[in-house]
Amino acid sequence: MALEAGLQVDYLSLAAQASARWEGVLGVAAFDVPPSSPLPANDVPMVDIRTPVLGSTGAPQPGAVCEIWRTHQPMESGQRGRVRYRHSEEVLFGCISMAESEESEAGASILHTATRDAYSEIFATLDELAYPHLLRVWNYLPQINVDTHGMERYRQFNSARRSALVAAGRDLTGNVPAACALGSVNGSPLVIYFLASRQAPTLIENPRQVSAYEYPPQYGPKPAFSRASVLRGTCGSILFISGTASIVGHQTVHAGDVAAQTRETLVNIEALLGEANRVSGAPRFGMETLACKVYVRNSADLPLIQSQLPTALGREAQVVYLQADICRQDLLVEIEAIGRERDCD
Ligand code: 3EB
Repeated sequence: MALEAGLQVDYLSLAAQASARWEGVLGVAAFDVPPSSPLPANDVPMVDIRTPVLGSTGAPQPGAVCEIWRTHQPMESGQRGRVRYRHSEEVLFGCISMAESEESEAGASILHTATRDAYSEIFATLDELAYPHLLRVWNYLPQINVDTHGMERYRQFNSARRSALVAAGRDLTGNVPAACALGSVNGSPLVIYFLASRQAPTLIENPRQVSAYEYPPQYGPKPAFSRASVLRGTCGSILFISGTASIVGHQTVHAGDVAAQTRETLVNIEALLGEANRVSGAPRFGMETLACKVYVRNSADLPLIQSQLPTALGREAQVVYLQADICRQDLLVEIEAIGRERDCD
């Protein structure tokens, strides 16, 4: 994938990454990589996420996939508390894993405490290193749809994310990062990884959807994320599209119909590309150059979902399919994407 904003992403199978160079790597999100695999023998932060990989454009078979972030700029690594990070002059990749068993607090749920503490450590790290702008946050937590303490765990997570934002003096609406929140295999830690920048991104909302931070109360504590963010860099721009699903207005549409949900999700992604191009004043982003992660609730739905994508995405698009629970029970598929600016090499 071409460099944009000095940042490049690739999805590689474990075998491909084993022979690839570690030079220029800012950070790695490893999906379903077995614990015994050879890890980077240097200080590149690598975060393990337990979501089964169902396939990818590079490797149609199930197997581990690494999401590799690269830049040509000089980099430095470090750790602050439980946050591991690596940064260039422009951007910072960071990650944190919290075993819920490490946390305990009378009254509040363990997930609430873990989430609040994780975000507090992230914000303290960003403040200290002077990368104040969160561009994109990926959140993974087990049993995301399970109720404990009288509340679904995704809602506990939302409540805790809001508490941490307030405690850090950050906004709950408007100026919030692009994000996604997915389930992971039982027994996994809470895992959060993120990209942050020195320069403020442009935040994008979807004209077809109510902003998530303005959802009506029936969905619980309001989720603090933007639908997309754009970072302008030294060589073009990069677009981060949040987890996107079959939601119009604030309602799930096509409950029970995974093919229709996939098509509606793609229409939402097209609307976000249109909005990003409109706001940034040029047709920078298109469907044909997206890098996507597709989250599939029921792995038996994979063929139906896969059959919808090629017509919408081009041959150049990179796609990884992961099995994960999605934050509303009636959603069967969710797609996130990274847009690379056209004509920038
Ligand atoms: C939605 O549109 C689906 O809580 O960070 C998508 C992206 C979703 C991010 C989050 C949740 C989040 O509401 C769910």
